[in-house]
Amino acid sequence: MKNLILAAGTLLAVASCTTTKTYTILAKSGTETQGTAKFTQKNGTVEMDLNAYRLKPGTHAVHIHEFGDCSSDDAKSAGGHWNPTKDGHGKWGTGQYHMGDIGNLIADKNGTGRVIFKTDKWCIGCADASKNIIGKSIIVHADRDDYKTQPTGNAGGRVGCLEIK
Ligand SMILES: [Cu+2]
Ligand SMILES: [Zn+2]
Repeated sequence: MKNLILAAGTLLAVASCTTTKTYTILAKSGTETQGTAKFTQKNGTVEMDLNAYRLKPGTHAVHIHEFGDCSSDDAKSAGGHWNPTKDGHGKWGTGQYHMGDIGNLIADKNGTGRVIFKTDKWCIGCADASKNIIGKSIIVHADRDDYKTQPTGNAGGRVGCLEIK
């Protein structure tokens, strides 16, 4: 009987197959940005839950950038927007947009903001380079994404950076 229960438990673990990774946001460009982003992959969908603190109150663009390298003070080491499909910059889900065009986060009067973003166009560590977010970075910007200006959305400097590894 004990063996049966163990076998059932093993099957359940295989079937749900959830991957979770949590990373810390590093302050950049002389700011005090703090926060975390948690990525959960389940049933072919990746959900990002990003919580940022100590931002300037207002709207801040959030993107996936092409290199998982936050080493420079201005976070330019992270490169441009992650764009495996070679499309124009834009608003996720409408017309052309980059795979990294997550959108905008609104920081409240305390500088706290949250974005929950879910898509089946990303994966965590799969073989498809057009979906795999490992080796990329998340950038939180000083300004809002206007969803138009090429190729950046005119989002200003980089106040937070996180390496997805
Ligand atoms: Cu960006
Ligand atoms: Zn973009």
